[in-house]
Amino acid sequence: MKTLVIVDVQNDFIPGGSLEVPKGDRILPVINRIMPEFDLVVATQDWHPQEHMSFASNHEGKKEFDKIQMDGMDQVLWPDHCVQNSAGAAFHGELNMQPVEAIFRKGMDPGIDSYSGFYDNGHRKNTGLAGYLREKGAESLWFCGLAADICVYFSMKDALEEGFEVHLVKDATRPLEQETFEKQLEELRGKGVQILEAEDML
Ligand code: VGL
Ligand code: ZN
Repeated sequence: MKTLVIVDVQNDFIPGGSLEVPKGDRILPVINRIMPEFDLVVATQDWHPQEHMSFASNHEGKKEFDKIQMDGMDQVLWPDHCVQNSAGAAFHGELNMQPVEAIFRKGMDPGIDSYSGFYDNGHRKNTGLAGYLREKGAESLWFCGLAADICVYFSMKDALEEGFEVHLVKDATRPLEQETFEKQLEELRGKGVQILEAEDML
């Protein structure tokens, strides 16, 4: 069963949003175009309370994109983004949500960040995504969405650890930092991730 996992295609990550990914809007038609190729489509949604500790605004004297230690883990301090119920947290209006069967929210615990759609960054809490996919009989996952080098990357790493076959639709994702992403692509290829373009599957 071919399953598409759409990661965080939310207004705040699209150009004009508070944590915009360069050219993030380019992926919208690509994702819409490949959707019919899948038996199952799910999405993740970054969903933070305003007091989330990953926001620079919640740390006096800190600036956006500063790096700190939080609970023994490296943490980038982000601009406020994907605040629960805000327009920025909504899925982009151009994304076809009709085939999306389930949405997995993450980042609700104010004390810990959550990049992957499967677990928080400390691997403490499970979103239930892996269990849901197994229950559905999904074994092969195709990833797309934003940001390639943050939430898509960490979701794919967890998917591999959970034993799924992992693919990345490269033109259906964009990174915050291209250089970081290039290195991650090498690492992921080495771990058996298949990297392809949308046209390869149409
Ligand atoms: C993301 C930074 C903070 C993402 C989410 O979706 O890639 N990045 N929260
Ligand atoms: Zn976030």
